[in-house]
Amino acid sequence: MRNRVLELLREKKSSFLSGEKMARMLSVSRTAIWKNIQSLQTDGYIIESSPRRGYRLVKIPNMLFPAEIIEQFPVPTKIIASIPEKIYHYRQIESTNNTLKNLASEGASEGTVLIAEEQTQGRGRLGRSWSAPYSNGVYLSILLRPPLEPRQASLFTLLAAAAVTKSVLSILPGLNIGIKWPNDILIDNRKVCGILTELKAEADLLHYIIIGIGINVNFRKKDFPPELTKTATSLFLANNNREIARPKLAGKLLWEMDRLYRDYLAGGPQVVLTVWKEYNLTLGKQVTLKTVSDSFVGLAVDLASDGALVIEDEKGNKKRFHAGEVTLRNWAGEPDQ
Ligand code: BT5
Repeated sequence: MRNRVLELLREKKSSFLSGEKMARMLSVSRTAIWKNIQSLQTDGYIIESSPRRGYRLVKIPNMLFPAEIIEQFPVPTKIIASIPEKIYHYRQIESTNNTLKNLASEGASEGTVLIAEEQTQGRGRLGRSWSAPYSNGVYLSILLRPPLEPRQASLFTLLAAAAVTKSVLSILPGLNIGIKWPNDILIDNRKVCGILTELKAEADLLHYIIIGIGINVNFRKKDFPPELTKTATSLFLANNNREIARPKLAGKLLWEMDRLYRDYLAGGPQVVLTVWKEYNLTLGKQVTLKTVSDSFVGLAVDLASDGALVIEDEKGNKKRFHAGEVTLRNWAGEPDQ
Protein backbone atom coordinates (compact mmCIF):
# COMPACT_ATOMS: atom_id res chain seq x y z
CA MET A 1 0.00 0.00 0.00
CA ARG A 2 2.77 2.41 1.01
CA ASN A 3 4.55 1.79 -2.28
CA ARG A 4 1.35 2.36 -4.22
CA VAL A 5 0.73 5.67 -2.43
CA LEU A 6 4.29 6.65 -3.26
CA GLU A 7 3.81 5.63 -6.89
CA LEU A 8 0.73 7.84 -7.23
CA LEU A 9 2.58 10.82 -5.77
CA ARG A 10 5.53 10.18 -8.04
CA GLU A 11 3.30 10.02 -11.12
CA LYS A 12 1.88 13.43 -10.24
CA LYS A 13 5.43 14.84 -10.23
CA SER A 14 5.31 18.18 -8.42
CA SER A 15 1.52 18.72 -8.46
CA PHE A 16 -0.95 17.97 -5.69
CA LEU A 17 -3.14 14.89 -5.47
CA SER A 18 -6.07 14.84 -3.07
CA GLY A 19 -6.34 12.22 -0.34
CA GLU A 20 -9.87 11.52 -1.45
CA LYS A 21 -8.81 10.77 -5.02
CA MET A 22 -5.98 8.54 -3.87
CA ALA A 23 -8.35 6.66 -1.56
CA ARG A 24 -10.71 6.08 -4.48
CA MET A 25 -7.93 4.96 -6.82
CA LEU A 26 -6.60 2.45 -4.32
CA SER A 27 -10.02 1.47 -2.92
CA VAL A 28 -9.10 2.26 0.67
CA SER A 29 -10.17 4.82 3.27
CA ARG A 30 -8.73 8.34 3.48
CA THR A 31 -7.38 7.45 6.91
CA ALA A 32 -5.40 4.60 5.35
CA ILE A 33 -3.90 7.06 2.86
CA TRP A 34 -3.05 9.50 5.65
CA LYS A 35 -1.35 6.75 7.68
CA ASN A 36 0.83 5.76 4.73
CA ILE A 37 1.74 9.38 4.05
CA GLN A 38 2.80 9.66 7.69
CA SER A 39 4.90 6.51 7.43
CA LEU A 40 6.65 7.90 4.33
CA GLN A 41 7.28 11.20 6.13
CA THR A 42 8.77 9.35 9.10
CA ASP A 43 11.24 7.76 6.67
CA GLY A 44 12.35 11.16 5.40
CA TYR A 45 10.13 11.69 2.35
CA ILE A 46 9.20 15.37 2.27
CA ILE A 47 5.49 15.45 1.41
CA GLU A 48 3.69 18.76 1.49
CA SER A 49 0.05 18.60 2.54
CA SER A 50 -2.59 21.23 1.92
CA PRO A 51 -6.11 20.91 3.37
CA ARG A 52 -7.77 21.72 0.05
CA ARG A 53 -5.36 20.42 -2.57
CA GLY A 54 -4.06 17.23 -0.96
CA TYR A 55 -0.50 15.91 -1.00
CA ARG A 56 2.59 16.64 -3.06
CA LEU A 57 5.94 14.81 -3.13
CA VAL A 58 8.69 17.40 -2.64
CA LYS A 59 11.85 15.44 -1.86
CA ILE A 60 13.01 11.86 -1.75
CA PRO A 61 15.33 10.92 1.13
CA ASN A 62 18.93 9.96 0.53
CA MET A 63 18.30 6.36 1.49
CA LEU A 64 18.47 3.04 -0.32
CA PHE A 65 14.78 2.26 0.06
CA PRO A 66 13.54 -0.65 -2.08
CA ALA A 67 10.95 1.57 -3.79
CA GLU A 68 13.66 4.03 -4.87
CA ILE A 69 15.89 1.27 -6.18
CA ILE A 70 13.17 -0.48 -8.15
CA GLU A 71 12.21 2.90 -9.61
CA GLN A 72 15.51 2.77 -11.54
CA PHE A 73 14.69 -0.40 -13.47
CA PRO A 74 13.64 0.38 -17.06
CA VAL A 75 11.43 -2.74 -16.97
CA PRO A 76 11.05 -5.12 -14.02
CA THR A 77 13.90 -7.53 -13.34
CA LYS A 78 13.07 -11.22 -13.55
CA ILE A 79 15.06 -12.91 -10.78
CA ILE A 80 17.02 -10.41 -8.68
CA ALA A 81 14.83 -7.96 -6.74
CA SER A 82 11.96 -8.81 -9.06
CA ILE A 83 9.43 -7.51 -6.52
CA PRO A 84 9.95 -4.87 -3.79
CA GLU A 85 9.34 -7.52 -1.10
CA LYS A 86 12.52 -9.29 -2.22
CA ILE A 87 14.63 -6.33 -1.04
CA TYR A 88 15.37 -5.99 2.67
CA HIS A 89 16.63 -2.61 3.79
CA TYR A 90 18.46 -1.93 7.06
CA ARG A 91 19.80 1.31 8.48
CA GLN A 92 22.53 -0.52 10.36
CA ILE A 93 23.62 -4.12 10.36
CA GLU A 94 26.74 -6.09 11.28
CA SER A 95 27.22 -7.57 7.81
CA THR A 96 24.73 -7.92 4.96
CA ASN A 97 26.27 -11.29 4.05
CA ASN A 98 25.69 -12.67 7.55
CA THR A 99 22.04 -11.68 7.77
CA LEU A 100 21.28 -12.83 4.24
CA LYS A 101 22.84 -16.18 5.11
CA ASN A 102 20.31 -16.55 7.92
CA LEU A 103 17.47 -15.68 5.55
CA ALA A 104 18.81 -18.16 3.00
CA SER A 105 18.86 -20.96 5.59
CA GLU A 106 15.24 -20.13 6.40
CA GLY A 107 14.36 -20.62 2.73
CA ALA A 108 14.50 -17.11 1.25
CA SER A 109 13.97 -17.26 -2.50
CA GLU A 110 16.56 -16.77 -5.20
CA GLY A 111 17.08 -13.11 -6.01
CA THR A 112 16.55 -11.85 -2.46
CA VAL A 113 18.67 -8.76 -1.78
CA LEU A 114 19.74 -7.25 1.51
CA ILE A 115 20.94 -3.66 1.63
CA ALA A 116 22.29 -1.63 4.52
CA GLU A 117 23.09 2.04 5.01
CA GLU A 118 25.90 1.07 7.37
CA GLN A 119 27.76 -2.09 8.38
CA THR A 120 29.38 -2.29 11.79
CA GLN A 121 31.27 -5.50 11.01
CA GLY A 122 31.54 -5.53 7.24
CA ARG A 123 33.71 -8.42 6.12
CA GLY A 124 36.35 -8.92 3.45
CA ARG A 125 37.94 -12.23 2.49
CA LEU A 126 39.91 -14.41 4.93
CA GLY A 127 38.65 -12.62 8.04
CA ARG A 128 39.64 -9.16 6.84
CA SER A 129 37.32 -6.25 7.55
CA TRP A 130 35.43 -3.94 5.18
CA SER A 131 34.95 -0.32 6.11
CA ALA A 132 31.30 0.67 5.53
CA PRO A 133 30.30 3.95 7.18
CA TYR A 134 26.74 5.30 7.31
CA SER A 135 25.03 6.61 4.20
CA ASN A 136 28.12 6.88 2.00
CA GLY A 137 28.19 3.62 0.16
CA VAL A 138 26.23 0.86 -1.43
CA TYR A 139 26.57 -2.27 0.70
CA LEU A 140 24.42 -5.14 -0.43
CA SER A 141 24.22 -8.91 -0.70
CA ILE A 142 22.40 -11.00 -3.27
CA LEU A 143 21.14 -14.56 -2.82
CA LEU A 144 21.36 -16.92 -5.80
CA ARG A 145 20.63 -20.60 -6.12
CA PRO A 146 22.23 -21.52 -9.46
CA PRO A 147 22.22 -25.14 -10.62
CA LEU A 148 25.95 -25.78 -10.52
CA GLU A 149 28.74 -27.50 -8.68
CA PRO A 150 30.34 -25.68 -5.74
CA ARG A 151 33.72 -25.42 -7.50
CA GLN A 152 32.15 -23.22 -10.18
CA ALA A 153 31.04 -20.62 -7.63
CA SER A 154 34.03 -18.33 -8.07
CA LEU A 155 32.64 -17.39 -11.48
CA PHE A 156 30.02 -15.40 -9.59
CA THR A 157 32.59 -13.01 -8.19
CA LEU A 158 33.54 -12.24 -11.79
CA LEU A 159 29.90 -11.87 -12.77
CA ALA A 160 29.34 -9.36 -9.97
CA ALA A 161 32.54 -7.46 -10.79
CA ALA A 162 31.45 -7.10 -14.42
CA ALA A 163 27.98 -5.90 -13.36
CA VAL A 164 29.42 -3.34 -10.91
CA THR A 165 31.80 -1.95 -13.51
CA LYS A 166 29.09 -1.75 -16.14
CA SER A 167 26.67 0.02 -13.82
CA VAL A 168 29.28 2.54 -12.66
CA LEU A 169 30.22 3.31 -16.26
CA SER A 170 26.57 3.83 -17.17
CA ILE A 171 26.52 6.71 -14.66
CA LEU A 172 30.10 7.95 -15.08
CA PRO A 173 31.14 7.11 -18.65
CA GLY A 174 34.82 7.43 -19.41
CA LEU A 175 35.96 6.65 -15.87
CA ASN A 176 39.29 4.81 -15.68
CA ILE A 177 37.75 1.82 -13.93
CA GLY A 178 38.50 -1.89 -14.25
CA ILE A 179 38.62 -5.25 -12.52
CA LYS A 180 41.61 -6.75 -10.80
CA TRP A 181 41.08 -10.49 -10.51
CA PRO A 182 39.26 -11.79 -8.62
CA ASN A 183 37.29 -9.32 -6.52
CA ASP A 184 38.65 -5.78 -6.69
CA ILE A 185 37.31 -2.92 -8.76
CA LEU A 186 39.92 -0.21 -9.17
CA ILE A 187 39.79 3.40 -10.31
CA ASP A 188 43.23 4.77 -11.20
CA ASN A 189 44.71 1.84 -9.31
CA ARG A 190 42.79 2.45 -6.08
CA LYS A 191 40.12 0.16 -4.74
CA VAL A 192 36.57 1.48 -5.04
CA CYS A 193 34.69 -1.79 -4.60
CA GLY A 194 35.23 -5.22 -3.11
CA ILE A 195 33.23 -8.41 -3.54
CA LEU A 196 32.84 -11.30 -1.11
CA THR A 197 31.22 -14.45 -2.51
CA GLU A 198 30.26 -17.11 0.00
CA LEU A 199 28.40 -20.35 -0.40
CA LYS A 200 26.70 -23.19 1.35
CA ALA A 201 27.28 -26.58 -0.18
CA GLU A 202 27.66 -30.23 0.65
CA ALA A 203 29.67 -32.60 -1.53
CA ASP A 204 28.61 -31.81 -5.10
CA LEU A 205 25.45 -29.96 -4.18
CA LEU A 206 25.36 -26.20 -4.01
CA HIS A 207 22.60 -24.90 -1.74
CA TYR A 208 23.13 -21.21 -2.33
CA ILE A 209 25.59 -18.45 -3.10
CA ILE A 210 25.68 -15.08 -1.42
CA ILE A 211 27.42 -12.30 -3.30
CA GLY A 212 28.32 -9.34 -1.09
CA ILE A 213 29.24 -6.08 -2.79
CA GLY A 214 30.62 -2.96 -1.15
CA ILE A 215 31.05 0.21 -3.22
CA ASN A 216 32.59 3.42 -1.90
CA VAL A 217 30.15 5.89 -3.39
CA ASN A 218 30.12 9.29 -1.67
CA PHE A 219 33.11 8.80 0.64
CA ARG A 220 35.12 11.96 1.28
CA LYS A 221 38.84 11.53 2.05
CA LYS A 222 38.11 11.83 5.78
CA ASP A 223 35.67 8.91 5.62
CA PHE A 224 38.45 6.40 5.02
CA PRO A 225 40.37 4.98 7.96
CA PRO A 226 44.02 6.19 7.84
CA GLU A 227 45.36 2.83 6.66
CA LEU A 228 43.25 3.03 3.48
CA THR A 229 43.91 6.60 2.38
CA LYS A 230 46.66 5.54 -0.06
CA THR A 231 44.94 2.49 -1.53
CA ALA A 232 41.21 3.30 -1.62
CA THR A 233 39.04 5.78 -3.47
CA SER A 234 35.37 6.59 -4.01
CA LEU A 235 33.14 7.50 -6.93
CA PHE A 236 32.72 10.96 -5.35
CA LEU A 237 36.49 11.57 -5.40
CA ALA A 238 36.80 10.22 -8.94
CA ASN A 239 33.90 12.42 -10.08
CA ASN A 240 35.54 15.75 -9.18
CA ASN A 241 33.94 15.80 -5.74
CA ARG A 242 30.41 15.47 -7.03
CA GLU A 243 27.92 13.13 -5.35
CA ILE A 244 26.36 10.12 -7.05
CA ALA A 245 22.74 9.20 -6.31
CA ARG A 246 23.10 5.93 -4.41
CA PRO A 247 19.62 4.52 -5.25
CA LYS A 248 20.39 5.09 -8.93
CA LEU A 249 23.65 3.16 -8.69
CA ALA A 250 22.12 0.35 -6.61
CA GLY A 251 19.24 0.10 -9.10
CA LYS A 252 21.54 -0.05 -12.12
CA LEU A 253 23.73 -2.61 -10.39
CA LEU A 254 20.84 -4.97 -9.56
CA TRP A 255 19.52 -4.51 -13.08
CA GLU A 256 22.89 -5.47 -14.63
CA MET A 257 23.27 -8.40 -12.20
CA ASP A 258 19.85 -9.73 -13.12
CA ARG A 259 20.56 -9.45 -16.83
CA LEU A 260 24.01 -11.01 -16.68
CA TYR A 261 22.82 -13.81 -14.40
CA ARG A 262 20.02 -14.70 -16.82
CA ASP A 263 22.44 -14.52 -19.75
CA TYR A 264 24.69 -16.89 -17.84
CA LEU A 265 21.84 -19.35 -17.17
CA ALA A 266 21.02 -19.34 -20.88
CA GLY A 267 24.51 -19.17 -22.36
CA GLY A 268 26.96 -20.57 -19.78
CA PRO A 269 30.21 -19.22 -18.30
CA GLN A 270 31.54 -17.86 -21.58
CA VAL A 271 28.99 -15.06 -21.47
CA VAL A 272 30.36 -13.86 -18.13
CA LEU A 273 33.99 -14.21 -19.15
CA THR A 274 33.43 -12.17 -22.30
CA VAL A 275 31.90 -9.23 -20.40
CA TRP A 276 34.52 -9.51 -17.65
CA LYS A 277 37.34 -9.31 -20.20
CA GLU A 278 36.02 -5.95 -21.45
CA TYR A 279 36.93 -4.48 -18.05
CA ASN A 280 39.97 -6.62 -17.30
CA LEU A 281 43.03 -5.06 -15.64
CA THR A 282 44.82 -8.34 -14.97
CA LEU A 283 45.23 -10.40 -18.14
CA GLY A 284 48.32 -9.56 -20.13
CA LYS A 285 50.11 -8.23 -17.03
CA GLN A 286 52.99 -9.55 -15.00
CA VAL A 287 51.56 -10.49 -11.63
CA THR A 288 52.49 -11.93 -8.30
CA LEU A 289 49.79 -14.16 -6.92
CA LYS A 290 49.83 -15.01 -3.24
CA THR A 291 47.71 -17.84 -1.91
CA VAL A 292 47.41 -18.75 1.76
CA SER A 293 50.43 -21.07 1.44
CA ASP A 294 52.31 -20.05 -1.69
CA SER A 295 53.39 -17.30 -4.05
CA PHE A 296 53.66 -17.44 -7.85
CA VAL A 297 55.12 -14.91 -10.30
CA GLY A 298 54.31 -14.83 -13.99
CA LEU A 299 52.19 -13.51 -16.81
CA ALA A 300 48.40 -13.62 -16.33
CA VAL A 301 47.44 -15.26 -19.62
CA ASP A 302 43.79 -16.29 -19.42
CA LEU A 303 40.71 -17.14 -17.43
CA ALA A 304 39.48 -20.75 -17.23
CA SER A 305 35.77 -21.39 -17.75
CA ASP A 306 35.20 -21.61 -13.99
CA GLY A 307 36.79 -18.17 -13.48
CA ALA A 308 40.23 -19.46 -12.39
CA LEU A 309 43.21 -17.29 -13.33
CA VAL A 310 45.83 -18.95 -15.53
CA ILE A 311 49.38 -17.73 -14.91
CA GLU A 312 52.41 -18.69 -16.98
CA ASP A 313 55.86 -18.50 -15.41
CA GLU A 314 59.06 -17.67 -17.31
CA LYS A 315 59.70 -21.34 -18.06
CA GLY A 316 56.32 -21.60 -19.78
CA ASN A 317 54.63 -23.57 -16.99
CA LYS A 318 50.97 -22.70 -16.63
CA LYS A 319 49.11 -22.89 -13.35
CA ARG A 320 45.47 -22.23 -12.47
CA PHE A 321 44.37 -20.39 -9.37
CA HIS A 322 40.85 -20.26 -7.96
CA ALA A 323 41.65 -17.77 -5.23
CA GLY A 324 44.47 -15.51 -4.14
CA GLU A 325 45.82 -12.02 -3.83
CA VAL A 326 47.10 -10.50 -7.06
CA THR A 327 49.69 -7.76 -7.21
CA LEU A 328 49.92 -6.16 -10.63
CA ARG A 329 53.42 -5.19 -11.71
CA ASN A 330 54.22 -2.26 -13.96
CA TRP A 331 56.80 -2.24 -16.75
CA ALA A 332 59.67 -1.79 -14.30
CA GLY A 333 58.56 -4.79 -12.30
CA GLU A 334 57.45 -2.58 -9.43
CA PRO A 335 54.19 -3.39 -7.66
CA ASP A 336 51.27 -1.24 -8.88
CA GLN A 337 48.44 -2.39 -6.65
C1 BT5 B 1 36.93 -7.61 -0.22
O1 BT5 B 1 37.76 -8.37 0.54
O2 BT5 B 1 37.28 -6.72 -0.97
C2 BT5 B 1 35.46 -7.94 -0.05
C3 BT5 B 1 34.63 -6.79 0.45
C4 BT5 B 1 33.17 -7.12 0.45
C5 BT5 B 1 32.36 -6.10 1.17
C6 BT5 B 1 30.88 -6.36 1.04
S1 BT5 B 1 29.90 -5.08 1.68
C7 BT5 B 1 28.48 -6.03 1.58
C8 BT5 B 1 28.88 -7.44 1.98
N1 BT5 B 1 28.76 -7.65 3.41
C9 BT5 B 1 29.96 -7.86 3.98
O3 BT5 B 1 30.15 -8.05 5.21
N2 BT5 B 1 30.93 -7.84 3.03
C10 BT5 B 1 30.38 -7.63 1.73
P1 BT5 B 1 39.34 -8.37 0.43
O4 BT5 B 1 39.78 -8.60 -0.97
O5 BT5 B 1 39.79 -9.34 1.47
O6 BT5 B 1 39.74 -6.91 0.82
C11 BT5 B 1 39.68 -6.44 2.15
C12 BT5 B 1 40.71 -5.35 2.29
O7 BT5 B 1 40.28 -4.20 1.55
C13 BT5 B 1 40.89 -4.87 3.72
O8 BT5 B 1 41.84 -5.65 4.40
C14 BT5 B 1 41.36 -3.43 3.51
O9 BT5 B 1 42.74 -3.40 3.22
C15 BT5 B 1 40.65 -3.02 2.24
N3 BT5 B 1 39.41 -2.25 2.52
C16 BT5 B 1 38.56 -2.32 3.59
N4 BT5 B 1 37.54 -1.49 3.46
C17 BT5 B 1 37.71 -0.86 2.27
C18 BT5 B 1 36.98 0.14 1.57
N5 BT5 B 1 35.82 0.63 2.01
N6 BT5 B 1 37.48 0.56 0.38
C19 BT5 B 1 38.64 0.08 -0.12
N7 BT5 B 1 39.38 -0.84 0.50
C20 BT5 B 1 38.91 -1.32 1.68
